[in-house]
Amino acid sequence: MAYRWKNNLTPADVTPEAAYLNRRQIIGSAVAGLGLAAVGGTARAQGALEPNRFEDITSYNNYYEFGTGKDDPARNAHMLTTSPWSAKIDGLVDRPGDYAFADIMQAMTVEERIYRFRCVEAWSMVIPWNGFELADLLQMAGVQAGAKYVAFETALRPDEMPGVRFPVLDWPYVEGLRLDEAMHPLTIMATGIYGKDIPNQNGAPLRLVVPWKYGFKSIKSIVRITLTEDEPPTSWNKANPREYGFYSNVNPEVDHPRWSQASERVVGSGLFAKRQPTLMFNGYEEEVASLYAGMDLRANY
Ligand SMILES: Nc1nc2c(c(=O)[nH]1)N[C@H]1C(S)=C(S)[C@@H](COP(=O)(O)O)O[C@H]1N2
Ligand SMILES: [Mo]
Repeated sequence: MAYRWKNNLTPADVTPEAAYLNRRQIIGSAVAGLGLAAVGGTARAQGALEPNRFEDITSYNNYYEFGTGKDDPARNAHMLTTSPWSAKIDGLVDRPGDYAFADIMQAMTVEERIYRFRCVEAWSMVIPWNGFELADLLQMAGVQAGAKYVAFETALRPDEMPGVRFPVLDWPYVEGLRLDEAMHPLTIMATGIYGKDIPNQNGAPLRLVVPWKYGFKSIKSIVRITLTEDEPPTSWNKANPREYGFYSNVNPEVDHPRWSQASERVVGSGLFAKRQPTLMFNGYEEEVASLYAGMDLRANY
């Protein structure tokens, strides 16, 4: 890869929350400028991204371990103990083991990424994440030649997660990516929002973000990452395979069986705001379309 993709906006472009940004967490603006030049079209052609307010991002959530209401996670997720935390990295890696969150943070370079976020339920936000590339973490563990997929697992703590006594999903929440998707420079592990530690309701302390896929792929509060040869099971696919596939790439041309995916409601834009058109691969087509060259995106939904 000739360049590492950086967000198309600099911290100075972010709304007033930028005042709180921890400058040390942000990659130098010279590098951000390079990313702007290198990434070219897609994002800029569609105009600057206007991030949602911190209050929207942290009060309107999906995190079913804390309840299925949009405001349940903000009310209940404080019960989750996020420190100390460790994530097991195992399977087809050279250095399997329990990686302490603190050690991971020592080793990784945290930067800001302002990404579109599109839920399969047809609402969207723009979120200024802080995080590091998943590829860097996987390389730290040493990906072996036979690995083709990456499986992820969320913590399962009935004492701290009031939602898991309901069999809404087959707990723990699990997700997966193809290895090339996991290694793509747009794929990050988020550890912050607006320069603050990521709130529990958003998946503290370590959560996946894959901006060209529907939000449910972005699994929260990860305790295990396993490199596998076979496609791993994923929670929503297990719950309803006809409605939720393994790929779940944002695609305005492939509708959900029960609703259209052609447009989306922008959270925080007001009760009477117009819906906006949903973009192919959520606006990241230029960066990721080649991953799916020759694939039937209707069959591989
Ligand atoms: N463990 C876990 N991860 C999860 C979910 C969940 O219920 N449990 N919900 C998913 C869905 S459907 C969405 S849209 C996003 C929501 O992320 P946000 O609350 O940070 O906006 O988290 C995803 N990750
Ligand atoms: Mo979602």
